[in-house]
Formats: sequence, C-alpha cells, structure tokens
Amino acid sequence: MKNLRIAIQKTGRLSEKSLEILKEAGISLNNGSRKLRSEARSFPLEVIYVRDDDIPRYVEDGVADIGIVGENEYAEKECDVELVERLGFSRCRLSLAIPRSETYRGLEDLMDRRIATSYPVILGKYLAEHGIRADVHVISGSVEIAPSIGLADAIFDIVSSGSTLISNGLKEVETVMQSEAVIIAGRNLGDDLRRLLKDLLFRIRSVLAASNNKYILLNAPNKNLKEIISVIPGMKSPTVMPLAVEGWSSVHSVLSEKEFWAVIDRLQELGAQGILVIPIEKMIL
Ligand code: PRT
Ligand code: ZN
Repeated sequence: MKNLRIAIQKTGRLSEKSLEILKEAGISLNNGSRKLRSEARSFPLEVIYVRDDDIPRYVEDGVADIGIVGENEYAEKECDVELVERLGFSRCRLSLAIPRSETYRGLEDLMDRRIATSYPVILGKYLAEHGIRADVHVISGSVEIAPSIGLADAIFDIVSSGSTLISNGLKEVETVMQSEAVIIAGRNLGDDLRRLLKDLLFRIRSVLAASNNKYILLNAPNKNLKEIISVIPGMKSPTVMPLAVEGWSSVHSVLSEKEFWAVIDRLQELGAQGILVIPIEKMIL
C-alpha cells in the first residue's frame, strides 16, 4: 500500500510545531528534518521537507498528498487544494502599515500610493474589494524597511507581536486576514490515501481537542451541586461521587481552555473547594 506523503517546512517558524503535532499523534520519524525525506515508523507516512512557499503547489501537483502550511501561503498561492484542518499554531495576521508619523483616516489614503509586499494576491483582492487603486511593489523579504528607504509609502506584511513594525517606525492601520498553520490536501487522492488521511486527522483532532481542554476535579457542597454541574457540563455529563464527609461531593469534568478563568471564578462563587486542574493527553470525541 502507498504511504501518505506530507510536505512540511524544512526550517522556519512552522517546522518544529509541525513535527511536534505528528509526534503527539503517535507518529515518530526515523530521522530529523536535516534530511530531505523521512519515513514514519508507526504509520504509513512519509515526510518531505521543503520551503513553505512551495507546499501549496506541491500538494496541488501531487508531489505531496498533504501539507502543513501557513494559511497566508495557502491564500496567496491560490492552488486548487482543500483546507482540511486548522492547527492553531503559528498564528499571525496580514496587515497594512504606514509610517507612524503619518495620519490615517481610512483606506482612501492609500489611493495611488506605493505598497510593498510579498503577498500581492491577497493584497490585490482586498484593494479591489474596497475599490482602492494602488501601486503594488512585490518584494520577497525585509518588506518592513521599504518605507524608510523610499521604496514605498506603505507595506502589507505579516504581523505577530507588532515589534517589527514599531522598530521600523511603522503603525498597523488595517488587518486584512488572520492566519494560522493549516493542513491542506490534494483533491485527487485515491481511496487508500483518503483513508490514511482520515486516520491521521482523527489522531490530530484528538491531540488538538486535548490541548484545548483540561480535566477538572473539585469538591462541591451538595446544596449547590446542580448549579456546579451546569457550569461544567463536560463531554457527556460530569462524574459525581459522594465524599466521606456528609454534604459534599467530588465532581470530575472536562473544561475548555477558552472559558477556563471565567468558569473557575464561577465555581468558587458556588463554594467549590480543592479545585484540581490536570492536562489531558488525548481526547477522543
Ligand atoms: O524558508 P521558507 O520559505 O520555508 O520560510 P519563510 O522565511 O518564508 O517563512 P517563516 O518560517 O518566516 O514563516 C513561516 C510561516 O509562519 C508564515 O508563512 C506565517 O504563516 C507564520 N508566521 C507566524 C510568521 C510570523 N508568525 C512572523 N512573525 N511569519 C513571519 N513572521 C515575520 C514577519 O514577516 C515579520 O518580518 O516576523 C515579523 C513580524 O513579527 P513581529 O512579532 O515583530 O510582529
Ligand atoms: Zn517562505
């Protein structure tokens, strides 16, 4: 049977996390990313290590069956591939920025101005949607220095913490898209490869669900038990066991990371004590 071939970034911001998520899904590789190719031991998977820019095209052409890439590259390359899962890491945004000293009233201020970017497709679509005509300069790196060397009036680039913009005297004026690492897949995988992809996604989703949730244990006064249960409904419903001491129960449940602090506050208001929160390794939904 054929192996499922996945393209991941050789070196860069996506590499480490891409390997990590495979590892957490129980897929260990025979060698590190120093090679061009490696084979998994415990799953019929083969990894090729490439530049992130090439991943959408490789998946479209069938050089790889699937790939892990930034959503920004997926959107920019406009390849005919399918986005099958969002992975939640390497989050960033694509934004327009101008020199800090300039005033900004709205997009019209960019009319007929020069904008430097490595993402002309995404920028072009956005400007067209908003009826803005601009002079887009495509450069492949160090976009942030373009205004200070007189090459452009504005830039359109990836922003994460925002410190690159600040240290180059720029300010973010419009956020055009949010991005995170995603899995893309070819549209013409045969049945066998589709099945392998399904297995792989099942494992990855279990890992993602686990990292987005915590196991919670607490002691609840029986008089507030109903309300406490409604605050932490869990996957089906919480486990409730009587404590040796009269009037109290032990409650076990699962809690999503997003609502974590709000829920903890509410539980304390309801008299919960001895709250323990434990990481979950895998979560099968
Ligand atoms: O060599 P190869 O072509 O494979 O790698 P690359 O250099 O093109 O890509 P790489 O490794 O830099 O980024 C890979 C992907 O990571 C991107 O396509 C994004 O999806 C994602 N990502 C997440 C980022 C950032 N955060 C990020 N901060 N990509 C780039 N940056 C850069 C940005 O270009 C800017 O120069 O970091 C700077 C901004 O960061 P802040 O924190 O100062 O705002
Ligand atoms: Zn790249």
